[in-house]
Amino acid sequence: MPLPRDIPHYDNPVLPGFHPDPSVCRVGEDFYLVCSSFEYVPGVPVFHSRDLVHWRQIGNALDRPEQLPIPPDSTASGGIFAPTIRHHDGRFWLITTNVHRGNFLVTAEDPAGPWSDPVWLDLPGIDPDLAWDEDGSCWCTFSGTHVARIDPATGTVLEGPYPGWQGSGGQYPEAPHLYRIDGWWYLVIAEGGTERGHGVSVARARSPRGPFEAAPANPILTHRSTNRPIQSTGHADLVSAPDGTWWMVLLGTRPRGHTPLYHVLGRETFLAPVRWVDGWPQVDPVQLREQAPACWTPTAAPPPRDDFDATTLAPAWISPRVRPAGSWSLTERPGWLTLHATGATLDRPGATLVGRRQQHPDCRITARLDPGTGRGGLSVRIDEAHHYDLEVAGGRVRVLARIGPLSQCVAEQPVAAGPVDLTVDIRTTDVLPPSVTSAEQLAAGGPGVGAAGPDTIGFLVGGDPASATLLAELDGRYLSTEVAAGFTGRVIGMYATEGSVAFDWFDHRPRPAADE
Ligand code: 6LW
Repeated sequence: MPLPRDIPHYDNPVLPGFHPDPSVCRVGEDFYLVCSSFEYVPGVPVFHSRDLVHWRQIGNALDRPEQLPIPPDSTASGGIFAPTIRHHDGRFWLITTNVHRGNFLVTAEDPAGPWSDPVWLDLPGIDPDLAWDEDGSCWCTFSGTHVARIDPATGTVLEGPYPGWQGSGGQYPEAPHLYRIDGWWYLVIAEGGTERGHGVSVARARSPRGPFEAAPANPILTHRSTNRPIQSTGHADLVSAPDGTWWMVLLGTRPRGHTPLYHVLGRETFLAPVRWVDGWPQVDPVQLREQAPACWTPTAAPPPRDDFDATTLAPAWISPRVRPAGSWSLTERPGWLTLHATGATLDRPGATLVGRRQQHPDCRITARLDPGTGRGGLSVRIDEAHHYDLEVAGGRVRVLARIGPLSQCVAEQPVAAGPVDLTVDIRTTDVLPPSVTSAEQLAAGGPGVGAAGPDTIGFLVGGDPASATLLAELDGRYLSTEVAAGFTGRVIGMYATEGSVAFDWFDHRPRPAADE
């Protein structure tokens, strides 16, 4: 049932775009949330909110290479898996997995940073969690699901691991979070796999050592086998608000198109109200629109344009695997982001790319770049084998498509020397079939294949859609998780693959409704 209009509401997802595996904690009236970052650096974005709905990124927990050793040629979706954030004894604690090395924790007085160097744990698995007993004992729960007592200062295992709870029979019991509430230890886990079978299940025990008893009706949340617009709901973390209400942050997806449906923004962060019934948490299916929390504190969304007038990059800018100090500068040409090529192709790790997550299903990304004598542009990417690029070099602008082993120049035309505005225009309406690259081609004759993709990605020269030249439009399915595989989502980046390329500004905003 839609909410009556006069009731304050919020829209899900509360953190759109590739923000999976959310974990949340509260300190007084402030909430802090972290997500997985995989092969991207800096790692583990940290967000602040007063109402669980409006989130502002305040930093990245892993912003120094020594905290985040990732092999330079590691495969996509490696790196950092699901983190847990907690506040205990006046400090923030963040525990997570670097799949190339193991589980570790970092701490900070200020969640905006700096965070400490890693303390490595001698515990296997993924998705580690931290919880403290009344007597100060620290318990680490990890996928499987197992529970061990550790010394968080050294990472030493002091007791266990105990078997914990293996879930209600679903695939991959994982993402455990352990909470001490009203004399019970509640263990919330994900099971069913992170795809369409995903769900949230709960068990409880009188001691972290177990034995755990399952909730009477597990999973307490799943959207499996439904046609809900939000799918794959799972990997939840619970938090109470100052008014005593309880909430769940969790991941979900918004697949679109024809069967089997494609999701392109990765796994996103959703918020759902939780109620306690007979000592167990309960949650209804997650809606795109929900009634607002009482602590409702609307804050302005971050500005859609980065003018690169600061001397440091805003925390939302990420790069695959490495971002060497010499590969970018905000001071060489003040007011511009200058990128220096470190690799000659986006088809392999090592190229200079600074990007951000695509956050709106319908959106327009515009940037002004000066290619100088270099080669660079805008890339819409999932990984090295799945990306579309709008590239300027040698007086020409090209649209390049890399899909698996196939690499093709789809369109090209001359462009005047000097700064040029480029636009990537992504729409979920009037989607084109996969075999055409323009509406004209479609009108010229039936392609035999229907429009079944999640969206259409248009590439234009010029920043004003009214006067810009459309070069090509491509089916978005090839930049979806269902095609590319993996745990991430689309990232839109500025890049240089030859010489130096400078960017005056980058603008990312929802597509105006009038254009749809
Ligand atoms: C994460 C696991 C999962 O470690 O996906 O959805 C894995 N859940 O818990 C990577 O995000």
